[in-house]
Amino acid sequence: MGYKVVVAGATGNVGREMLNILAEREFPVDEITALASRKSLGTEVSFGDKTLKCKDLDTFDFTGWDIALFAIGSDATKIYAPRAAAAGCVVIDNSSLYRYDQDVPLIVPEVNADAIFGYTKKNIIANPNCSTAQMVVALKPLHDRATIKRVVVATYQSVSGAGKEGMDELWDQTKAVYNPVQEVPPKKFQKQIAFNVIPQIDVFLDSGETKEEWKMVAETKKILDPKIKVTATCVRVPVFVGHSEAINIEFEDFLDWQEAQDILREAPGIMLIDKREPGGYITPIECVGEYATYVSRVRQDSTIDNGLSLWCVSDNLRKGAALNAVQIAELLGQKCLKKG
Ligand code: 2RA
Repeated sequence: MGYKVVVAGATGNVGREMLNILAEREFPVDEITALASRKSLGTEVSFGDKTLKCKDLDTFDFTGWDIALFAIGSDATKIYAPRAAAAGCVVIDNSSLYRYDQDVPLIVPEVNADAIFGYTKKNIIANPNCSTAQMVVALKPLHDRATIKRVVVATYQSVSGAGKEGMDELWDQTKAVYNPVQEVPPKKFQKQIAFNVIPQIDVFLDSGETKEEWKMVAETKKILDPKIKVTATCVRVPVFVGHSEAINIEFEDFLDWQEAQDILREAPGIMLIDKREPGGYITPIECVGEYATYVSRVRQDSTIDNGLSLWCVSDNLRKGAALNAVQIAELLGQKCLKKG
């Protein structure tokens, strides 16, 4: 016996990946429904070898459905998540709306699986921001061994993190550079993204940080350890899929780079590709469609007592969003709902 599963926002980048991954991982589904806003009503989406026609999220009755994966953005989530939760359906939400709510667990299964039991307070579980998810998967096993004090991270985030419009903008601007008949001014991004990099993701806060940078700080604390200090610089780069991160870590205890490699090689969710030779590392284009969080370039930082630097890459639509949400659904099934 399986679950009755809803995917809300099924026509977006993340919603489509949620359906793909549910099918790929053979999540025990008895019945599945794809929901979308009224303008996408009837749009067909794939679920394995089946095709689903999107139904209207606004009029959908969640009664009798077990799990809803939401990929619809905070404004719509504010309306529909409480509606689904009140109907007894557990919501796994990819927006930022509930991530910082004390009564909602924020879960990366490789890191804080036991926090899942907190879902009963609101019937909602939050999925982290893409840039945080891959980073905490890499940090967790190192933290367990040598206790992380501080993290300095610079991200190189792909345009798919900004949705389909972000991908279209990179594509159209790239074409326009070669064939400048029609200018493609920035719309989704603040400046031209083609052949450029932009040190702004999300809005600016009074502190001078961007919201994306603040999220990496707040979410790392909630998921991994509130004592870890994090400072982030988040940058959009002209890559379609795959977020990369240069991470510098200061530990309480000394951790040799070779031992760190051994730890990472064995850690759940991680694939270590670290050959210390030309090309012996992973780049975002190589991680597209993959489940793993890849780690490369592990090395000592000799400018501090107990420091390491590393390079971390993952498919932001998968581990950064849809895969993590499906892993949460799997965890919920195994530990809490026990139906499948
Ligand atoms: C981005 N963090 O890459 C966002 C998506 N969740 O824009």
